[in-house]
Parts: sequence; C-alpha cells; structure tokens
Amino acid sequence: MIYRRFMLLLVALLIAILPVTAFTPKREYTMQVNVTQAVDWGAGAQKFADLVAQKTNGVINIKPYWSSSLLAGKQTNWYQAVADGAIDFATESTMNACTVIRPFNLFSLPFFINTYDNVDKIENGKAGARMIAEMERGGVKFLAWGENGFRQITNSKREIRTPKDVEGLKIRVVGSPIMIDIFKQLGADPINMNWGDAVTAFQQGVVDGQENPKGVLIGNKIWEYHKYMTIWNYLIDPLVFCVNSQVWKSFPPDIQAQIQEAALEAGEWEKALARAYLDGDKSLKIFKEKFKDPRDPENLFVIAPSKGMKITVLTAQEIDAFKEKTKPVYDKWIPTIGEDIYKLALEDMK
Ligand code: X2X
Repeated sequence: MIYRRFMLLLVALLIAILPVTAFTPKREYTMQVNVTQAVDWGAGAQKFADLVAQKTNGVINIKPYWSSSLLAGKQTNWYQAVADGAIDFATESTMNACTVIRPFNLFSLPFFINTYDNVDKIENGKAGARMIAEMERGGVKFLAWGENGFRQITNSKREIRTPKDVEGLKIRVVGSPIMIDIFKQLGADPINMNWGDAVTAFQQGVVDGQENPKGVLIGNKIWEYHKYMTIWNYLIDPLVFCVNSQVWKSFPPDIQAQIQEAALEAGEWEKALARAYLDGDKSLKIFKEKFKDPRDPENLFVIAPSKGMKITVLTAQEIDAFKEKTKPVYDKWIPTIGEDIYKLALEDMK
C-alpha cells in the first residue's frame, strides 16, 4: 500500500517536472517593432518584454528590435517573417499586415470606426475573432490587442479643413493599397514609403504631409517638419502582440500562461498610454491609478502648439464632407475585407 502510494507520487512528480526539464529556452527571442521606445507603441513593446522577463523569472528573454531593423526597414513584411519563424515575436501594427491579413483593412475604412468604444467592441467582438482566426491560420499566435491609434493628418503647406485643402498635396502613406485609394479619392498625391524613409522625406520636403497617430507624431517631433495638423480621427490602427505558432508550442503551459498574462497587461497599459488625453481623463486615470505609472504622458494638444504647430479639430459637419468624398473606398474594399466581416463589425458596434 505504501509502496503503491509512493509510486503514484513519483509518477505525479515526474509528470509535473518533465515538461519543464524538457524545455530549454532560446537565449534570446527576437521581437519586431516598427517604431522606437519614444513612441507609445514602442513603450508597450518594451513593457511586454519586461513583464515576460518578470513573470517567467528571467527564463524568457524577449529582445525588441526597433525600427524594423530585422526587416531592413520593410515594415509591411512583419507578418510573413513571424509566420515563417524568421522572427519570434512582434508588437506590430495591423495596418502593416493588411496586405496579408486582409480583414485588417476594416480598420482603414475611412470614418467607419469613430470611437474608442467601437474599436474595443470590434476587437473583442465577432469581427475581431475572425481577424484573430485568420492570423492564427497563417501560423501566428495572437496574444493581445494594443493601439497605435486614430490617425491624424499633418503637412507643411496649409491648414486642412475641407477635402479641397488636401487636393494636390503629396502625402506619405504606409505601403497599403487602401491608403492610396483613400488619398486618391481626396485628390491628393499619395506615395507609399516605409516609416524609416519617411522622416528623411519630411526633412527634404520630398513630401508635403503624412498621417499618423498621436504617439508617432510626438515620438518623432512632427512639429520639426510640419506646421499644420488636422484632427479628423479618420481611421484607427490597432496593434497586435503575437508570436510564431511553433515557438508558442515550444513553451510549457506555465510559461505560456505567464506570457499570455504579460501580453494582456502590456496591451491594457499601452492602450491607456496611447489614449491619454484623447478620451477626456478616462485613459489617463487608468494609466495613473490602475497601473500607478510614474511617467506623465504628453498631451498632444499642449505640446504640439507649444512647438508652433496649428491644430485644427474638425466638426462633425466638416467630417461629413470627407466621409462623402471617400465613400467609393467602401464599395471597392468591402469585398476584400469580407462582406461577412464588415457585417459582423456593424453588429459588434451596435
Ligand atoms: O508607418 C507608419 O505610418 C506607422 C509608424 O504608423 C506604422 O508603422 C503603421
């Protein structure tokens, strides 16, 4: 009887220990990030790496590679590189993956998702689930949502209030076909360019303007190149925290749970940072009170004017004019996104 108990205990012990002893972590797990730590998104990537190190007691060491340095700057290649296993992890923009994961173009439908509430509903709803399924089918395990943010337009030429003001402006956009369509529809002259080349292009005046969320604008001191900014919240760029599926499967269950927890926490923290001062004091409060974070997020509406920028906030009526002009983008892109996913998103937002 005692012998049997002892044997059972031994077996149980072996089962508990085996997966751990069989697992040898890599010395470093690479992580792709298109920006730097000066951007909210990059700070979120670092937060994720830090939390993983902390929760796994240093067993898993994720190293962020900033500015797409593992991709020679080719930011739109990140999904494939992670799916292929060339890169282990990514904290990346959905816009940068939208040529491969086509439902992600839903986020780029102009003036479609207009509130943070709607962003969250879609991400955590039926449309979001379909996007995650498509990501995972391709060999990338989704861990959590983060946020680059609602994108605002800046330029060096003139104030933008009406579609007419955009006409003829050379605008740098991400290498995403829907972005070209949107700006052509507005009569602008859009040019695809990697972010790494864009800043040089602003300096040299090769382009007149660009569009990006608050975190990228502040992190890159956009006021050094552009005088005018228009707040139009025309589309949102969410982020995903994710990992190559084989790498994920190589982790024992306890490590998986710790990484998953770290991603969700980093995602919530980063979203609060990315939204700070853009949703009243809601996200700022989460950042300060829930996370007790000592850093003081910058307020775009204070820092940009203090550097000489003119910020124009469009009224609902003014936005309608842009909405009207960009309507044809819906007809062209809904079939690519998937009519079903578009409908699910409408249900999610109800
Ligand atoms: O390239 C951009 O505009 C940026 C930084 O926002 C992305 O990576 C999508």
